[in-house]
Amino acid sequence: MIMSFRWFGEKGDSVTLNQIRQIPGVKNVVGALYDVPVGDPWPMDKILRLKRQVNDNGLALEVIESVNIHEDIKLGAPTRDMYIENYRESIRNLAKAGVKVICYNFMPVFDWVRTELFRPLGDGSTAMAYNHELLRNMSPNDLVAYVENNSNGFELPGWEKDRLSELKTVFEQYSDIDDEKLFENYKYFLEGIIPVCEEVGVRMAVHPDDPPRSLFGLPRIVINKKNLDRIVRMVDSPCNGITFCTGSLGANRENDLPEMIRYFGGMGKIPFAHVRNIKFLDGESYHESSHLSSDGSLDLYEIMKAFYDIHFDGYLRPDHGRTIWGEKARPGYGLYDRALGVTYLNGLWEALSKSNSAV
Ligand code: CS2
Ligand code: MN
Repeated sequence: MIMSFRWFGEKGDSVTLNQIRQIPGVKNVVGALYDVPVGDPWPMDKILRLKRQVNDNGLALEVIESVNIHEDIKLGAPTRDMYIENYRESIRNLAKAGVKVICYNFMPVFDWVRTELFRPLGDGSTAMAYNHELLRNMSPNDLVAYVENNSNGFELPGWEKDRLSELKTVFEQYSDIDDEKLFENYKYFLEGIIPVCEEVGVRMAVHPDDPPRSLFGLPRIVINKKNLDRIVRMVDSPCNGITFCTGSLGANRENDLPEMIRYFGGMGKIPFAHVRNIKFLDGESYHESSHLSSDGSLDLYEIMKAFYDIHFDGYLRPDHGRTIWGEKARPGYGLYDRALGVTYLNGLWEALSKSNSAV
């Protein structure tokens, strides 16, 4: 297991690389370029600049999250070939800079969705929350307005302003795209990029849809074992894998996370993992919690044990944390609670390693 930590760049993060390097056990940064429009190839000079910044702080840059996918690829529009060619160029350039894993998602229109970004948890901390009933009474525009006005001034990853200002048009474009059509377009994309990944040694890792269900009538397919199984087999290659995000997949009560980790990990399909906890409220609603098992509904010991059992040697990072100790940070991405998450996950890992190697 290679412990890592996400960083949004010097302009987009309240956390510094110098702070990250002081978290015990963190040697790797999960980074991205945030000033390249979605669909454009990532230029070599910008990639190298980011890499240099990270390296100058004694950290490595081997995982990118995310190279986002242009909507035309998901829609199967005639322009998709051009965007796929650009994506191939980004993969080649990232590989030249030593990147090993690229995380991405295949969610139509929205990236992750929450109805509350700073929900008070009663102990002075706040966390992000998803209320299913509330969302059903919101329009896509309500959601965008809420997120834009409540994210502490940060632009959130995957929430590109241009696309979201054209919501009506984008929704119309999706009106004839169902799950099957989206699978087809997804396969076309994978067929276009995986051969390049194999050539340059980069592993793609799809992030599950968050939450893992259809929203506003949009198709969402990266949601459960059955669909993930179909995805990794659509183009069967070690380079076609999963970002196993426990908080996203865990938001569907039917997903048995340890079992899925053993299954996909056993197939060699998990190059990257996000590990965090959520606490279910009623039905399909939940709020995010600290990483600790007893604070949430997911058993992080069982999850880490499953990773241990499959001899997980990929990259792993804590995912969203609460906002604690008065920190002012982007929702879910403060320093303190994620650093606590790292320490907890490292503790579980050390205990698993030592108790299993004891004679
Ligand atoms: C991340 C996602 O912040 C988050 O919730 O897990 O935004 C993730 O980076 C993307 O979905 C991956 O493309
Ligand atoms: Mn995640």
